[in-house]
Amino acid sequence: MKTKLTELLNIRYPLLQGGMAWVAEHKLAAAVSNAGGAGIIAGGNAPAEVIREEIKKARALTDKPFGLNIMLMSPNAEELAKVVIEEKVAFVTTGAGNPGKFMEQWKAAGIKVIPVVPSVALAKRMERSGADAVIAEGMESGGHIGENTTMCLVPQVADAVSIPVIAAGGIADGRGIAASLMLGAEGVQVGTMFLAAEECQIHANYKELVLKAKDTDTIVTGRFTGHPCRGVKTKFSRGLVQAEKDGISPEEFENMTVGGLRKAAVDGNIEEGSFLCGAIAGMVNKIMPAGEILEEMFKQAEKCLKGV
Ligand code: TUI
Repeated sequence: MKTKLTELLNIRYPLLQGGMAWVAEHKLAAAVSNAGGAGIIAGGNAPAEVIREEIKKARALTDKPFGLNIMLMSPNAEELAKVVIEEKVAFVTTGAGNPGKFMEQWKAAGIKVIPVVPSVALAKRMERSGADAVIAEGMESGGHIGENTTMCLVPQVADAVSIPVIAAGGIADGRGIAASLMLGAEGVQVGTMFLAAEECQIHANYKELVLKAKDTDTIVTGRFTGHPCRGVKTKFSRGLVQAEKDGISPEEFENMTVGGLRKAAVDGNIEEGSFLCGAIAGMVNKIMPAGEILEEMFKQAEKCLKGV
């Protein structure tokens, strides 16, 4: 399937794997890239040297392009911005902020830049700063989210910019891909579906929670902090929302959630972990190799598009 995104990144399928902190490491990224998509290693809050090693390990597993996601709220974002250049990573995606201050150095180093945008305004700003594409991410996504939905955001961003738009949030099968293309996107970003990939190294408890989740089993915490975050409904995440209603302070919220991503992904700690995932988790029903996930999604997408 050829689109402006496959041309931009020199990939077979117009699909980016989501840059999920504590989840998206070298094995998953390499598997997605080997299957013809664009794998991504998540920088998260990791130190630069850990991520440099992750990049090297991914290179040992694939000769295909892969990217690094930089979470701009991370205290390590600045260091990771340099690692991208030193290691000549093919492309960078950014989240949770405006990457404007890094843009010039990345562009000068020949790195493709693809920021996540939750609004038309930021998409236009990113285009003016030299972004190669933008990811229009709806609030169906897992993790830190904006206010708009994929269905509303993607066509508005596609109308507002000339660079390729990648749809994210709520896409887990070929119908979602076909719909995204209809909305004006040149590709998709998929996160939640890859939580169930064989190559995804998260704790078995995390996979089980996602596999068991139904349509109503995700919840958004932390709205009052300005950084809303979607994940699996558990006793812990329900408790957080109740505590928010009861008027806890942002500091108390921070104390309750600190380290939650590691507790979920590494320890499988149901009592205290933040098991981030998208609202489409109800459609994730079996563990499969990443390559099969991609093949199945695009086979279905092509069938859908032929029927239009
Ligand atoms: O960043 C994500 N998803 C994430 S980051 C993360 S770690 C975290 N944990 C707890 C609280 C907050 C973060 C877990 N999941 N997705 C991309 C994304 N970017 N979603 C929304 C945004 C965004 C929001 C505002 C991007 C830009 C933006 O710009 C504001 C500005 O500065 O103009």
